[in-house]
Amino acid sequence: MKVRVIELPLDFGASRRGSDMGPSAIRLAGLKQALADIGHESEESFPGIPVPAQEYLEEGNERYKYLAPIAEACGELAKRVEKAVDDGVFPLVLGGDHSIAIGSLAGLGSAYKKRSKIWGTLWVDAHGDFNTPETTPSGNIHGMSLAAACGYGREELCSLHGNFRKLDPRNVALVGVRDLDTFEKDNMREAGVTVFTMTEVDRLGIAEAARRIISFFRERVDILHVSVDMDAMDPMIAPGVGIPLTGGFSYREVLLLAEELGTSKLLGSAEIVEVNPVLDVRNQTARMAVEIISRLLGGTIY
Ligand code: Z70
Ligand code: MN
Ligand code: MN
Ligand code: MN
Repeated sequence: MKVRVIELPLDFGASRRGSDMGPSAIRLAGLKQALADIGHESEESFPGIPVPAQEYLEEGNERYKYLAPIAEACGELAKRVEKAVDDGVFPLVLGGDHSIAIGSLAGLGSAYKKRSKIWGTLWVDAHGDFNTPETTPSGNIHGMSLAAACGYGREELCSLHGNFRKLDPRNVALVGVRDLDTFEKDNMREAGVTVFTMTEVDRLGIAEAARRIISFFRERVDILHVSVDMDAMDPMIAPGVGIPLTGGFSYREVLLLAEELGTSKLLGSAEIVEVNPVLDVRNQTARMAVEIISRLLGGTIY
């Protein structure tokens, strides 16, 4: 299979700066070789998507900071993700903060709509990213990206790359979740997304949780996108994220989940975000990201 790596080094959807260096750190951690080792050719989406430096931008409205430059970069990302699906290659998106998912999901929504394919998304994250400008405690768009793809929030984001709802929230599951805002929970319940909390993973064990997640999608969709926020991991294995939150996935847990997804034959695309080299220790979070990508793309130990 051919993998097209699409990078969006944008960090102003979050308040901790530095995830714009994520794609570079992931390349440095050996992404290309890791893909080759499991038999995948890879190519870059060239030239890179231009992203202005935050220092030269106006923040804009405090309930949706940097909306205009985020929408612009995500519009370009959407085109490239759609083109990758059209070209029959596997889109692998590297962030950047999680606001970039607005672009990925818009591109996928458009690509699958014209093929009449039913698709879903597994959101691997400590957070829900289901705020709207009305409910956000921070104004950071990385906390609103999943909501926007499901049609909740600012028009500029919901109607990016086509005026239709990109993702049906009934075909969305979240896992790794352990920090939701009060009104964000109301948004999620109203939308009808499915949440596998960290508590449920504790109760079931990761093997059973992974089985349930995969059957959830098998029953509902033709093809699956997985969006991995590195803060879903425990800070012990992934310290290089904006706000490390204790109680995340262990090394074994996340690799088992990734391997089960990788062998499920459901995956059509993947995305890794929020690797922050400024806060990392010896690039270990980027190396973890490469291990996760390798399993998601079918890499197994034996
Ligand atoms: C909070 C907000 C968030 C990190 C996403 C936090 C969102 N719910 N934080 N990723 N690290 O601001 O919307
Ligand atoms: Mn996130
Ligand atoms: Mn998060
Ligand atoms: Mn938080």
